[in-house]
Amino acid sequence: MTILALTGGVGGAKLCLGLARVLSPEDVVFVVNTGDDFEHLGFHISPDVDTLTYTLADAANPVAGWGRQGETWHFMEALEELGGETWFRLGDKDLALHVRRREFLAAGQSLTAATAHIAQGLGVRHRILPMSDDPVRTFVHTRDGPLAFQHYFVRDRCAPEVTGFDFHGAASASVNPAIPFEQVTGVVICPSNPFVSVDPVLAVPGMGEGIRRSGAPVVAVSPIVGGAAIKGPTAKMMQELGVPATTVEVAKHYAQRTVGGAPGTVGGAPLVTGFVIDAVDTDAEGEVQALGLATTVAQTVMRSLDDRVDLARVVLDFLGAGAAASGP
Ligand code: FO1
Repeated sequence: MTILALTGGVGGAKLCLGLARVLSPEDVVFVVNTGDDFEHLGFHISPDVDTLTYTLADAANPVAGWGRQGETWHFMEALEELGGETWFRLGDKDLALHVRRREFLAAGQSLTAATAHIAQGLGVRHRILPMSDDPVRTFVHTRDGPLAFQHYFVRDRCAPEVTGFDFHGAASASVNPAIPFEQVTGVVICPSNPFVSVDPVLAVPGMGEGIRRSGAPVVAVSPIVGGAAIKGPTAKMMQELGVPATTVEVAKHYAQRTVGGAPGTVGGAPLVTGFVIDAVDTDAEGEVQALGLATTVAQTVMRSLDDRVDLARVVLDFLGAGAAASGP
């Protein structure tokens, strides 16, 4: 049994921790969005990879969700004195990770290899795989033009109104060859932002096809509960895109994604076959089922470690029960 978990951001990492607690490193692979990556201060910054790594290492800042707990900020203070850019906060311990990743990359190692070295150094045994070792960069389209993701998310604090997204480099990126699609028996799309954390992962050529070829059921966990995103700008983005910030709309977003049809056509088979709804949104279950998705209801808001583990168990039962039968 091999479970594939597609994740990005802080919300996705929470469920990944639950999955890592119930599945051995042999039974799960975490595939992480790298669309948020950027070059900054001479470092290759890979926020979603690092957020997951710190989370699985129990080293993540429990309040922010990103960066390390127990950080000090002397580097940032000194950089400020010297007139450097400090809008993107790198803690002193986090800086060490960036120095090591830069060394690995400069030595010709892939992002995957660098990530494995760092994860090992932090005692993480589970496999953390960037979606691709080739550069894919999310750009957020706004009325005033495109913004690199971290400029939108951190520098401009998600304030600009979004009109769309694109993932520079996705078309020519190779899917991470270390993803064992042929062994995959179930796929979890974690409760991450569908537009800027999940879509970039699915935009990598070969990702959707690899998942479909595995014949495995694919279940997505709603990142929207009762019309609000637990964390981050998902609800705001949906409103700006003119769709209601509801769990049904997220289900529609996933139900519409097909694989195998000619580019731009609606052909092909649906990629996502099941959807996990929060107990608050039980009244939406019928609408989601009408989209052709199997559903299950759970507590998707994860406050404690037990919540993370409980949701992981619900998702695995949902997959195992074939409730999200892999379809034709
Ligand atoms: N998010 C912020 O809101 N402010 C920051 O200063 C910031 C710094 C940062 C440094 C390293 C890292 O791995 C993540 C960091 N993040 C910061 C979070 C990051 O921008 C987001 O978590 C992802 O890009 C989207 O989820």
